[in-house]
Amino acid sequence: MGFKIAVAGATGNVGREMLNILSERGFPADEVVALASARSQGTEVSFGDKTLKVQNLENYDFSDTDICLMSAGGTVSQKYSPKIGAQGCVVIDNSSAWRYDAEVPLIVPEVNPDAIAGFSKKNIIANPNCSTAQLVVALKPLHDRATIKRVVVSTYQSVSGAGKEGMDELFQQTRAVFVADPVESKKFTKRIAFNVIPHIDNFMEDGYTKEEWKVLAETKKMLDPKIKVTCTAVRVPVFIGHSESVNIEFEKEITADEAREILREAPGCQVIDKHENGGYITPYESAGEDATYISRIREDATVENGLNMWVVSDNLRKGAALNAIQIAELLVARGLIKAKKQAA
Ligand code: A2P
Ligand code: 11C
Repeated sequence: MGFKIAVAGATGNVGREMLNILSERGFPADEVVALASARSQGTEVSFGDKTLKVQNLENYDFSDTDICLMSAGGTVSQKYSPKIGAQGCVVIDNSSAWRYDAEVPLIVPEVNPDAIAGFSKKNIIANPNCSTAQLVVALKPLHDRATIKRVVVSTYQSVSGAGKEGMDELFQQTRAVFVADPVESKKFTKRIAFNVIPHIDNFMEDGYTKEEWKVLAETKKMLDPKIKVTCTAVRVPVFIGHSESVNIEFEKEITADEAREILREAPGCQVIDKHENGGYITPYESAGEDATYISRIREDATVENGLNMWVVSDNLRKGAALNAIQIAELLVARGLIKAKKQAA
């Protein structure tokens, strides 16, 4: 007997990708249900070669559901995840609502799978921010080899990170520029078409944005609290795929060749690093793929034991839906969850 899985936020960018990936990877589910707000009730979403009718999260009974993959934003998760967890259904939440709670594990399976053991306190497991997920996949094998002291990250984040409204805004503004219509900004604070915006999520008192803070808080929680991290997060007019310029300072010596070899063997990583025109990955090529791509690995001669690299991944997949499903697979592989229908 397989599991019963709910996808909450099934009409959104990440929710749709969760349904695709559950189907693609043949997750052992007997039943999959699609949930969203009352606005979407009765509409249909694709699940493999089937369609699912969307049901309302608000009055859904989770008592016979095993796992809820939640991607409906932080406010919705704050409200519903504890209630769902209390019904014995494990929530794997893609929002930032629970990531920094000491009783909630924050998991990237390639990085800190053993931390999953603590999930049963709240029955909630957090999925990291998309920009952190791809970063830690690339940092972990290098940290194991040469101990990272400090990381400086500049992100180039696609509009799909801001949900389907973000994608619509880039499309509409681009069209408006071509037909000479007025360009309207609603989701983003400035025009995103043919522009870049150095602002993602809310501003904090120290002048950093919440997105920048998340990258450091989550890297410390999952990888090592001793690592110093600083970040500048920037929105770029790309539909799917986040890119990152990453500067790393290590305690021990490590050459670019050694880093390349380590990353070639590392889980979830793919090195594309030819020193020639086009010998690197761009976000356009990462869309629809599972890997975290690493290119432009080179030594930084301005510090002792420094490296620079370029890290790209599909933010809707490794940055969100794929990682959530890998967490579900980890629960199953470690025997941490039993199908309720089988148990009854
Ligand atoms: P809906 O389409 O019914 O609004 P995205 O991040 O791509 O914008 O998607 C957000 C997802 O979260 C959508 O599936 C959206 O459903 C869902 N959602 C938003 N608010 C609620 C809510 N109050 N209850 C349930 N789902 C919600
Ligand atoms: C973005 N990284 O690109 C954000 C989206 O904390 O899960 C994901 C926000 C989060 O806008």
